[in-house]
Amino acid sequence: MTTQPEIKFTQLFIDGQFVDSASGKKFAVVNPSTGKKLCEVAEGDKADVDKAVEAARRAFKLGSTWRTMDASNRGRLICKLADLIERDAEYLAALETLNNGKPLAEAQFDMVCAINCLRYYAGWADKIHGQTIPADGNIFVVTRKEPVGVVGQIIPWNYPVLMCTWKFGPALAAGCTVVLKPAEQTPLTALYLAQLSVEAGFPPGVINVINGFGETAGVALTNHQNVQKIAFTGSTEVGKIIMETAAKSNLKRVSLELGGKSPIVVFPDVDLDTAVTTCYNAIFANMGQCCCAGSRTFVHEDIYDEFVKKATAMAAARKVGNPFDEGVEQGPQVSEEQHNKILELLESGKAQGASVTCGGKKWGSEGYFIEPTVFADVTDDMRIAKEEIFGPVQTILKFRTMEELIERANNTSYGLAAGVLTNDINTALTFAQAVEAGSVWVNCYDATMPQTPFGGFKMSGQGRELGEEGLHHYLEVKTITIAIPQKNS
Ligand code: TXE
Repeated sequence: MTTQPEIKFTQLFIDGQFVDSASGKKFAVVNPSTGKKLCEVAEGDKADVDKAVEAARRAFKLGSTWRTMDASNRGRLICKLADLIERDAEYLAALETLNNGKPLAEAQFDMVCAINCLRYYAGWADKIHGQTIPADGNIFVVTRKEPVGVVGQIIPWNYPVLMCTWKFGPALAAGCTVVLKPAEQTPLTALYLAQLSVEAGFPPGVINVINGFGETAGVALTNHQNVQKIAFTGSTEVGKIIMETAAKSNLKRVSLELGGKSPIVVFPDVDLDTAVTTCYNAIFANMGQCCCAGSRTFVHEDIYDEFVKKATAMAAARKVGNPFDEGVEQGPQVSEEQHNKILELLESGKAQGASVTCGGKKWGSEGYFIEPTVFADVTDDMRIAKEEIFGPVQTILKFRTMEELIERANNTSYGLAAGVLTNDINTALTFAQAVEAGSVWVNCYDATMPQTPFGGFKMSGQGRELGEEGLHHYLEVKTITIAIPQKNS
């Protein structure tokens, strides 16, 4: 097992090469388990984004290697990238754990999901096609699906490799070229993927990676006149800025995958232990740093007390520690900023009258660890029931009727996901149809797969990633209408 992965790449990746930033500036990358500096990476800003976009534009030029490549060969390149991630999965998972703090087993699982995502989209590359349309008149009409062009992709720190593949997969399958900005907290694995893209054989300029901050590199990408689309995953707050900046610059296409406050609902007819486990995984996975985390656990009043007892016992048994250690289930939060945000919300929960049945404070003396926490007696008006905590904090609310439940579940500006646990098909379908959420999981949770669309209603986003839907943002539809002497049916 690798516990001290070597950090091999720290520069920017532009036009198929690692280069320093134009300004020569660098910034520190921190190990969240210790709070100490891991290394410094090149800090890209507008000048570097301009260079990367120029490289991506060249790679996208008519007649370029990328534009003239058979779609099936694009698919093969994406597959090759997946194969290389698979080859180096152990190293990549260790690097992810080092930089992000997630337990090694979770990082290893992320690699499997990343590989699956790329293979799924590799298969699409030569299956993206238009239609012939029987329009009125003596005409012959075809539609073509064409790549939108140079795409800017801005991703967060919670699933660094996986988010790269959610972004690269559909963009490359569609035939776009990309400039990706990883989160400033977690650039290391994205840079390694950049190197793998060279080995896979992608032409220079098709994939570019610019480390940097949101306010500089992120804004430069979003504002760029020659970027045709921006794909963003992150906070709702920044999502709004992205849309505004995109609109004010060149009306570039935008897809957004933002925050959530997703309800997971437990009806009294279920096996209680199974339900407790499902709800536990729904919130505690990845230290609670999951956009679709089941962060409002609604439990029917008939089983509420028993549920809280069992949920508390499960959280109390959660093993926190060095994410490289065997059996550790919870590592640190990704950054001091996130850690402090969570502690502040924990205090607000206590002050507003929720009962802490487990945890409730910082864990250990170094790094950004938080105790697995359970709040009972949570009411809808509390901040912990309304705001995205993004931490290992389960909030358990009580409900009585379906009508009341639907009203409360939907009483949020978010709408990313929802879960319902029941053995009654009518109950499940009533809730599934009424809840305002992009994904509804029945008797499971976070069942996110490359084949199935994922994204949010309301302020949880715009558009969908994954599945066939995930390709649409990367494609323009061109209608070609040809006058002909006479048409025949
Ligand atoms: O997000 P930001 P932060 C939520 C979660 C978390 C909160 C804040 O609640 O506590 O957001 O996290 C780039 N123009 N999610 O501050 O700032 C930034 O550099 C262009 C949910 O880390 O949104 C990074 O690459 N880009 C979420 C990315 O945006 C900008 C995952 C995300 O950072 C920018 C992460 C700007 N003006 C946090 N400002 C999810 N949906 O999974 C920042 N960025």
